Amino acid sequence: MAYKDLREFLNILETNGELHRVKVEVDPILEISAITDCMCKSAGGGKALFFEKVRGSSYPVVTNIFGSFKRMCLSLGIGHLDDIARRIEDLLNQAPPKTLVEKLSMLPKLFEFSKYLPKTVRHAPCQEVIEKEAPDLSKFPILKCWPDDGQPSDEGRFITFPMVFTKDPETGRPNCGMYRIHIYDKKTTGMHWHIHKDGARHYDKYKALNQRMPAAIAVGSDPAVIYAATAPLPEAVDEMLFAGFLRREPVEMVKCITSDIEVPANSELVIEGHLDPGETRIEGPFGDHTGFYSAADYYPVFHVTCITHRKDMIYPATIVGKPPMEDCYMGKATERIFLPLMKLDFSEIKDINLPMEGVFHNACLISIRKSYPGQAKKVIHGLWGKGQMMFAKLLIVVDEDVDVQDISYTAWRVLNNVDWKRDVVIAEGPLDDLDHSANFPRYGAKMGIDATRKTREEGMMREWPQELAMSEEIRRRVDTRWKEYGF
Ligand SMILES: Cc1cc2nc3c(=O)[nH]c(=O)nc-3n(C[C@H](O)[C@H](O)[C@H](O)COP(=O)(O)O)c2cc1C
Ligand SMILES: [Mn+2]
Repeated sequence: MAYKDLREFLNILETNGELHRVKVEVDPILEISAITDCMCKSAGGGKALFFEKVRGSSYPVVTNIFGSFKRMCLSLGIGHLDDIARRIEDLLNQAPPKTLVEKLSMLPKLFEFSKYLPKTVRHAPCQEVIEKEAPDLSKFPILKCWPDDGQPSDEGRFITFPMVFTKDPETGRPNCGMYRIHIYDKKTTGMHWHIHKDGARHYDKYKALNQRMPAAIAVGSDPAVIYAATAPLPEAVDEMLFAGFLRREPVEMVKCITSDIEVPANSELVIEGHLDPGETRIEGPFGDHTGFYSAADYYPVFHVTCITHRKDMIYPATIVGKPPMEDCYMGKATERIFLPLMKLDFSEIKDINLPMEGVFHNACLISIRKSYPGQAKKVIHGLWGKGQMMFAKLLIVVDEDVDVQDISYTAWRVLNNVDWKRDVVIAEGPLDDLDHSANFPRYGAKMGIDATRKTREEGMMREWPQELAMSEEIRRRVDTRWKEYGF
């Protein structure tokens, strides 16, 4: 059921008519990005693109593999994004077992997670070719995405779909996060993990120990593994276990050649190396998924010690920019998959919507079953304290009868229901690294709007009005007589 690797997924895309091959030679500098941007903006996200001939490299490039609802579902082997939420709900919503028989019958369910633990293998496709003597990143078709990307001293190329593997030096726990990689030269890159992310936390620990930090950048794998690198999981949850759960088969991992970091065995390309504690260099600017350039800033430096890859490597990349782009669909998958986990902490939450225009962190609409005064404000403050929801700059809470997927209806309800003094919460706290609006980087204000119906206990001194609805009898009459009216 699980895809063996990236190329098996690409075959499925092709047989589903979801992949277009570009046969003429194209330039990895801006041209692939411009073509992909047009494709992302076409109806429903267009097709995945396979660029067979890329100037200056003997390897092909593939883009936009997740960039539609259909491809996002195909990537996770499901019919609808809610299917995974249902599997998670099924695991979570089990009444505590009362009898021994019930307890025993729970075991297979609990076992469900352990059977997805990553497995270590000794031989891996990603190590078909090993370049240890003179590793050279310039052989690979790494893209420049937007005109002002990078520094004058480099070509502005960035690895945009990297899975960065690190290990906590204290606990030995592995982490995998997607943090873009700025190419400085043949064997030196930036490491753009924001200070809030797990990779940065590992780095801080190595820094405190004054030890060199091993890391590995894997590119191209089964799509469930690529997606898992972007998922906002708690630090203690191994992304590769989560990927195993998504694909219903353990991820096979192999040890790097020059360190004991493990990477997915089915990867297309693996870049091994290390970071020296305290060494930083200007990273960026980079045309980002906000639709603006994220400013250049100091980030740790990654030194390449070895490159391994498949003989006929396929290089996957994503182009981020003004929405809708490919990553919007990955964000939508996250919205659906993580809803049951949010409901664990907030049982009143019915649904959420992270509009694509808000590029993940800028806005979140939430519907709740309200049963006590101040509950919407509790949800607002609570969400700001939960993992990457801390970045949500605007939280709008509405009653359960509002379908938050219908943005126009939600806007009408919010605009009518709000007293802007009573119902707005402004708070200060951490902001996403990519936010450019606040006076300082990574710190600023966020707003919560309680647009639920207000009660006396919440200070409302008047009766809440009734929403318009035609009487059933007249609606039925109009329905049956519709043709008589001559329409
Ligand atoms: C295409 C794409 C690019 C991303 N680039 C970065 C990045 O450069 N730096 C970063 O900190 N997060 C980036 N993210 C978000 C992280 O991958 C995401 O927050 C993830 O949950 C981090 O994993 P962690 O919690 O293990 O640190 C990116 C996400 C996507 C989809
Ligand atoms: Mn993590």
